[in-house]
Amino acid sequence: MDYPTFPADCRSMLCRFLTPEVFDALRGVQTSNGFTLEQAIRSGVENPDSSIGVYAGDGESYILYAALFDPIIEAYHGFHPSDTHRSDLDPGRLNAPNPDPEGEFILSTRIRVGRNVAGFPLGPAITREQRDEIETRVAAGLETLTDDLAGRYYPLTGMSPETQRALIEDHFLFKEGDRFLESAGLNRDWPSGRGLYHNHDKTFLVWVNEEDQMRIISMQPGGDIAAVFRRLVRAVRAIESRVPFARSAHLGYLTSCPTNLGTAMRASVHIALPKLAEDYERFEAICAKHHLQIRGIHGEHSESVGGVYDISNRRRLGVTEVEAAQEMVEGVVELIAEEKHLR
Ligand code: ADP
Ligand code: CIR
Repeated sequence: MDYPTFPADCRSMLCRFLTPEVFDALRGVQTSNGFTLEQAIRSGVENPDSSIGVYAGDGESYILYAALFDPIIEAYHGFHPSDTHRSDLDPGRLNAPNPDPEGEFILSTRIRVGRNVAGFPLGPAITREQRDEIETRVAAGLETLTDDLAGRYYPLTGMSPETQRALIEDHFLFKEGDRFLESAGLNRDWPSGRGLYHNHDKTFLVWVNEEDQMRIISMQPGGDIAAVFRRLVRAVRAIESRVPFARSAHLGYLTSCPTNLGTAMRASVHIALPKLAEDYERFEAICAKHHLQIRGIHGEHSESVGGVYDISNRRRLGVTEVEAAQEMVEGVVELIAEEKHLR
């Protein structure tokens, strides 16, 4: 492979940090799963509108391709290679009274973490057999959960297109055919090995073998962020006792996208801010101050509808789970105050 050409208006972290020198130093390097630099950068090469543009095939990718991954990790999370990541999943340390007790602004709250299974490659480098084995193990473990976490696993294979569409529309299921994941090799053998577990109320869900082998999700209508975090922590602990998670002392939980390392946690609200959004620069400035990311209401790379946005913590590595959720809470409190003021 030759050094890739990027369009002049390319803003991805890949085109920013893949200098010809870095490319020359890393070309020809392979991890023990046979994952190459070419595979790691394919998503950003084929999709120059990527914000990041790289994926890891295994934990070793983060070590062997550090000359590319480290500056991306630092630019995204503010985490320097000499920093150490810490975890804190103690809900008692999160200060999150409902920022919207009247239910005027926050439609729903969702907190998810990404997890992969120890001893397997990550999705971009996994074989079909390994992926299927993970599905079997994870689904079997999930189906032993009890009380409010009890539920069923629904494989994507055999799910009717109508059911699939309704689950996606209602924000419970991942979408199909994402071009960033496609180029990363994450959609190989689709839909085999993929599926969704959920409890009866759909307040606890697990996506299996999407971008990560597990996306563990706690969600519910309204703004009780503390309750959503408490359920998430209980679920994560229960799953961890059944399936061991891939983790590194330096980078925390290992995920295929470097933006998800560390806590692998995204705590979000769907929130109506129609007035504030009219002054988009001010909206962005408040979010930037609290390290929050703005997404549309159908997830990443989607648009807002009716002034409703998905607001979440941007940093996931070098902050604890409690700190990341706290950042979101504080930002949301300020966004609501500003929206009220503008009314
Ligand atoms: P991820 O959260 O896994 O990084 P996406 O941004 O693609 O991925 O979002 C996945 C799904 O979760 C989308 O359908 C999105 O609308 C939904 N979602 C995210 N936050 C919330 C929320 N606070 N309430 C309801 N649905 C949400
Ligand atoms: C991209 O580079 O745009 C996609 N591969 C998604 C990156 C993850 N985005 C994010 O900001 N967390």
